[in-house]
Amino acid sequence: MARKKIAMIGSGMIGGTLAHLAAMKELGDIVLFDIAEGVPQGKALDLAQAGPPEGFDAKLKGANSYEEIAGADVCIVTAGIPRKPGMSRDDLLKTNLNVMKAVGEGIAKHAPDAFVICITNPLDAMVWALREFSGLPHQKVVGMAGVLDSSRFRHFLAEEFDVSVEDVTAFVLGGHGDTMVPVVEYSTVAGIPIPDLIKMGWSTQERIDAIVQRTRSGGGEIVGLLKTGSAFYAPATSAIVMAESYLKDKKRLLPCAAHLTGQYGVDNLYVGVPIVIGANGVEKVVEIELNEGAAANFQTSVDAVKELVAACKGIDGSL
Ligand code: TXD
Repeated sequence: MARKKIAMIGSGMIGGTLAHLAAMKELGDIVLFDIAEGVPQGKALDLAQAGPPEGFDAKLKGANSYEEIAGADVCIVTAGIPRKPGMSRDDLLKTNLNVMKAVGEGIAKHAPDAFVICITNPLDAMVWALREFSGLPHQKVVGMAGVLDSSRFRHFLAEEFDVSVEDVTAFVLGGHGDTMVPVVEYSTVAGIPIPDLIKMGWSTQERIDAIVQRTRSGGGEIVGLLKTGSAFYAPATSAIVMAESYLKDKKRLLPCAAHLTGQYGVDNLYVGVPIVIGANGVEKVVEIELNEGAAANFQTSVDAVKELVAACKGIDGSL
C-alpha cells in the first residue's frame, strides 16, 4: 500500500508540530508548505533527522509552491497570522480571509480530492470561507476547534476529579471562542454524568461553572502566558486525531466545525457539532437534544458565527 500524503499548509508553530506528530505516527509522507522561504525546508529537514532515533519512516519535504501538495490525501491549514495578546480572534478576520483565498485556490488546483482540516482563526468563519474559495465538497472540509475545546474541558475535569483523562469524556458545542458551549450533562467520568458526580459530592456546581468558564477562555489563558503566539501542542494533536479518523476510516465521533444544512436549525454555516469522520469525510452530523440553557447558548454562538460570515462577505465581494 502506497503511503498517504499529508500537506501542512502553514509551517509555523502548529504546522511544525502537526508534521512531527504525523511523522511519529507514520500517517504518511509529509509536505510542509509556507510562504516564508526556508522555514518549511528547515523544519522538514530537522524533522526528517528525527526519524532515525525515533524509528519512523516518512518522507518530509518543505515547499513554497503549491505544486508540491499535488495529490495530497489530507491538507491541514494553519496558514495565517496568530492571535497576539489583547487581540481578539475577530481582529484576525481580514488578513486571514485573504490567506484563505490563496490556500483555497491552491488546494482546489492541486489537491481537490483531499480531506481538508482548517485550524486558522477565527475558525468558524475561516473554514466556511476556505470551503467557498476551494469549491470542495462540504463533507471534505471541516474545522478543528471542538476537539481542542473538549480536550481542555477534559483536562480540567480530570484534574478536578483526580481521575485519568482517559476516563473523562466531555462535550463542547458551538463556535470556537467565548461563545463555545460546554455541555455538562453529556460530559462524564466513565459514563457517570457530571450532574450525578456533583450529587455524589465529587465537586460542586460552583467549581464546575468555574471550569466551564476557564474552558471558554482556554485559548486566551495560553496566549496571555506565552505572550508571543498561541497554543500549538494541543491544537496540533487535536487536528491529528481528526486526520487519523479520516485516513484510517475510524469513524470517530468528534466535535468539529461542520457544514450544517438545517441540523440544529442552522443552514449553510459551519458551527461546532458532533460529527462522524470516516473515509468519506463527514459521514454523519449528530443532532443531540439540547436543554433550554444549552440551546440558548448554542444560538448565541451561531449568531456570533453568522456575524463573522457576514463580515467576510462584506470584505470579499466574491463570497
Ligand atoms: O482551535 C483552533 N482552531 C486554534 C486556532 C487554536 C490555536 C491557534 N489557532 C490559530 O491557528 C491561530 O490563531 C492561527 O490563525 C493558526 C496558526 O497558528 P500558529 O501558532 O501555527 O501560527 P504561526 O506560527 O504564526 O504559523 C502561521 C504560518 C506562518 O509560518 C506564516 O508564514 C504562514 O502561516 N502563512 C502562510 N502560509 C501559507 N500561505 C499564506 N498565505 C500564509 N500566510 C502566512
